Amino acid sequence: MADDLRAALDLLDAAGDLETVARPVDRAWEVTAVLDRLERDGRFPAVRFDAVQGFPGWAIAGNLFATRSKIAAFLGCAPDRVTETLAARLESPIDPILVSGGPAAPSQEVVLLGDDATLGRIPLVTHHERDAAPYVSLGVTIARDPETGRRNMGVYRYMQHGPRTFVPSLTSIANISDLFKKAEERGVPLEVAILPGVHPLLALAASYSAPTGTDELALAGGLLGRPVELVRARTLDLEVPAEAEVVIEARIMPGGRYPEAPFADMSRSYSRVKQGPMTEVSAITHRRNPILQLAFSGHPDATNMAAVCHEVAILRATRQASRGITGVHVPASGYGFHCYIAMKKRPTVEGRERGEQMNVMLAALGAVPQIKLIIAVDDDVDIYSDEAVLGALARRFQVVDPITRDQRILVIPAAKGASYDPSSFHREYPNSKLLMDATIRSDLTEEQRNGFTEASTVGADRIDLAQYLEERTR
Ligand SMILES: Cc1cc2nc3c(=O)[nH]c(=O)nc-3n(C[C@H](O)[C@H](O)[C@H](O)COP(=O)(O)O)c2cc1C
Ligand SMILES: [Mn+2]
Repeated sequence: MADDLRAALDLLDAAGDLETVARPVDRAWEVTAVLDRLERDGRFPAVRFDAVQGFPGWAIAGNLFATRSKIAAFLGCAPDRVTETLAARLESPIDPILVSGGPAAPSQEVVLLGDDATLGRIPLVTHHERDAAPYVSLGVTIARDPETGRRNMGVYRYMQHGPRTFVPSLTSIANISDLFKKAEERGVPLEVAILPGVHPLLALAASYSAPTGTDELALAGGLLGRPVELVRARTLDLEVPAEAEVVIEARIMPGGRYPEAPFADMSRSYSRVKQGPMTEVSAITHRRNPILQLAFSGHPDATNMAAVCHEVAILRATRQASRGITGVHVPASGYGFHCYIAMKKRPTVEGRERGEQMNVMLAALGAVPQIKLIIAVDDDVDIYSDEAVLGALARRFQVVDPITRDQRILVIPAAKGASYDPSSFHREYPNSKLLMDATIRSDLTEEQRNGFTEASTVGADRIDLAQYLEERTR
């Protein structure tokens, strides 16, 4: 099977997890309105809009990351194995390969150059009511370090500024901001290939925050289990995936800064107006019937893309702190700010509490600055269920332990956090952290421990409801 976006959509379709919209939609409001309406009903299928008013031949796809089971389907693993599988495959990168000769690569079936390379040819979506403009929200971007020549790939948002210009948001945590700084110091533009429509595992590799110098295209190869095939870009000294749906070739210009945003970001609130460099489009290439992909910013679709990558970092850090980690989850309900950790605690030889859960939570905080609330639970709690974790808080947790008088929470008043958290007024510092230890103490008596047993009925497993309930009249 091809490693492209359409293959991923077919995979979801086969699993009954894709909805298609045949009626023409207005990209200015209707695409995200449909996704939002589904979300209000608690539904998160991937959606492909097959007709976009004013853009014959184009389709728009969203919600590909909206549930864990979709990410699991792309990886070919069980939903509760996503973090472990990602972590393992990111350890075995596979370098991309350059393919050439023969017919045009799919991503270059249509080539728009010069004045034809205008953003008016792409149905860029307006995501939320007060967004400043249409955006590329899933801006998977390939660039090269002007100093070392090493390739870099990340995901950034790009605000449409003019017919052939964008203003991107390049934050200090992203490698690309260092690359652009180096280019700017030399007085030259940074060439970028923007890919809003690639295989989801390629987008996940881009979202993953790898150390400087790592070629995230090789990480993408590791996730896919085979090398990503590349072809030369038309107007840049860069290679781009042969199977991309759309490639926007552009240059981020040194010098001036221009307003970017408001745009509803990961926190589903409008980010304040920032200043970004001008990005000038030099070519647009795409497949014959291209599919533009969006990241539904502020909703589980976008949150999960970042969250599963953060889980990998947290898994590694917490495993350094303890051998007992059984799982970590950054739930979409927490907008990427919350983390649940499940662990098997080991008492000391005297049967006492060891306190490892505190080391573990501190390690998680250190691994991902965006995290501000951590709840540690025992491994019998289903950390993929918000209700189960809140249930553990309700039934197993007291802020001050009633027997020992130990505090079971730790507040860290001022540390670095997310730059997009409305509760810290969209500033990364100061951001406060709360660690909650909802594990059951190791040194309880058998009787005290039994007090936590969750009551079950005798026969629920054996009950076939159809034999008990009247069928509802239709
Ligand atoms: C949907 C989505 C949108 C994102 N938008 C931005 C953005 O606008 N600016 C930014 O700096 N990082 C953004 N990120 C985070 C970066 O993609 C992430 O930090 C990545 O590791 C950056 O790669 P780099 O360090 O190689 O540049 C976004 C992530 C996701 C999943
Ligand atoms: Mn990088």
